[in-house]
Amino acid sequence: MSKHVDVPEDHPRYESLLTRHRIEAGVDKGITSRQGLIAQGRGEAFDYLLGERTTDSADAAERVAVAHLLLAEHAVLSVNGNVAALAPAETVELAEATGADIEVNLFNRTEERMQAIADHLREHGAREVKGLTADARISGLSHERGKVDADGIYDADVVLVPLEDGDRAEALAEMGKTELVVDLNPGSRSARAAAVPIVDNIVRALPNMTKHAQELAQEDEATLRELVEGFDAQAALDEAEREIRTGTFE
Ligand code: PTJ
Repeated sequence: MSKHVDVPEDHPRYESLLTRHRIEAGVDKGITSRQGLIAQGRGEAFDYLLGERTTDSADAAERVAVAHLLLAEHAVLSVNGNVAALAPAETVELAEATGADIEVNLFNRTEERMQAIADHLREHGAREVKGLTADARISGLSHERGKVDADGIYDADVVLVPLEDGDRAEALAEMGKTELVVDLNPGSRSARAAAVPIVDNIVRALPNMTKHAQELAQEDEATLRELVEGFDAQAALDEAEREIRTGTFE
């Protein structure tokens, strides 16, 4: 992560403090909602309990999620105001490595924020950003929260939804999508609705997934299917909870 602010590099929470500044800058730039600050705080608390590292079980889930993205007919990476502020280039890199589309999809949707996020992603290399057409709906959600693109999330068979609100995660799963969720809280409804819950910080998860994508791109379809079929979502959630309960904190 590049250094944008004056955070002492020997501070034990260096990465965490930089991440905080990225979210603040996102709010200043009109990308992140003010509620995004609260969501970040919740995430940080879980990350602290996990030891601010990618656990072995999260790494395994990230590999399986990438296998789903590579096997998909149409994969979409959903981007909200927190993801756009924290990992815009990393989102573009994962999309490139897996052939997935990128779609802005907001809980607190405003046209200004949609536009600002799409511009921000393009500044970080995105060639096409979906979400602005909003000509389809996720069933069961109120008007603004349910808007998606007909040729984006609506059409997708596999969707990566980082830091998602529980209602929307459940609604997408009910539409039959294979949902890959990045959420530091293993008890959240989003994580529990996921086909693949990834209990890791988005800033670590996305680059690690790109690394897996580069390796798995060499594998044949049968190997990818074997990975997907061998995954147990409940076991991954249980393992994350165990890591949180038994962790040692600095
Ligand atoms: O930009 P918008 O309008 O789409 O709004 C985005 C937020 C995140 C504000 C909205 O979706 C929201 O309110 O989400 P919640 O219900 O607060 O859920 C966010 C979840 O993400 C929580 O379970 C946090 O623990 C988790 N989380 C927060 N930061 C991170 C995270 N998970 C992974 N990496 C993080 N950096």
